[in-house]
Amino acid sequence: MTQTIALVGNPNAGKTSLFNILTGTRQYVGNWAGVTVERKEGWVKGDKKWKMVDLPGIYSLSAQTLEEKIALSFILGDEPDVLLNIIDASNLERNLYFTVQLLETGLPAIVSLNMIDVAEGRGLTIDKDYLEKALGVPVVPMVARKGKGKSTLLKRFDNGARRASLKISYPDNIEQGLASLLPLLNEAGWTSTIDTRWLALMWLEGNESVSTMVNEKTERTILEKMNEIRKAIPSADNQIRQARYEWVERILSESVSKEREESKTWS
Ligand code: GDP
Ligand code: K
Ligand code: MG
Repeated sequence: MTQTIALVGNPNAGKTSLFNILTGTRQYVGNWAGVTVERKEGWVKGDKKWKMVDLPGIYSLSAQTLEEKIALSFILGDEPDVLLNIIDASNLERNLYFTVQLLETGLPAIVSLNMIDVAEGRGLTIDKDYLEKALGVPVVPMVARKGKGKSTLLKRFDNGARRASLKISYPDNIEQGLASLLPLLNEAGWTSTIDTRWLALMWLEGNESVSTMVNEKTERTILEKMNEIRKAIPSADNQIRQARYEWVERILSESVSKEREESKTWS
């Protein structure tokens, strides 16, 4: 059976390089429906088991730009079998914020830790095992431009992708909001591979794409209760963002060092 892999990451993280080394010439270029943003698809290894879709390069799922809306609606609407999140190892802080948002969806994921050569050139040592444990998904060090790490990544496609174990504890008022929203979303009939907690978080943040979708599919009486909960938590989006950044900071302080000791990155 065909499995869909969505390739996601920040602009310049190396998505095109990775897409090309995995699909070779077995790729098709078109546009996303109704817009002139390029859409690329290809078969990994040519055996029609893994179909890879290259999503637009973005920094978050905030749904504020066209590219973010496209990526988010693909993730929500198509529920890809695997999220392949490529991150720039030399620019981890910014990249990992997005990773957290992606992993919170609960979709099976793999992280490609790209640009290891650049990171090492700057004297950065990344503790891959720590990162893997903290995120709860496989992390594969790579130099996509040179194809380094490709065979390890391919092995992970077959047996590695999993739902992340990562669970951020948000401030009490946010957690209380989530606890009230979850039963309402269940009552509204939300059943999806995507984690309902993630949907509730996006709702509290006021995410436009998620709000539109929820507004369309939820009964009015339930929706009113959900709106009440959102209104009662001012600047939920800032609180959520800050909690994610703090989580990322803590993970980075434990997993990245600048000393030139023996590299653990490839272990
Ligand atoms: P995209 O914007 O995510 O599609 O990124 P690209 O694949 O276009 O890569 C951006 C730039 O980084 C290009 O010049 C690539 O050749 C380069 N690049 C990609 N992967 C690596 C890598 O692992 N190491 C280094 N040094 N450069 C890379
Ligand atoms: K670059
Ligand atoms: Mg590209």
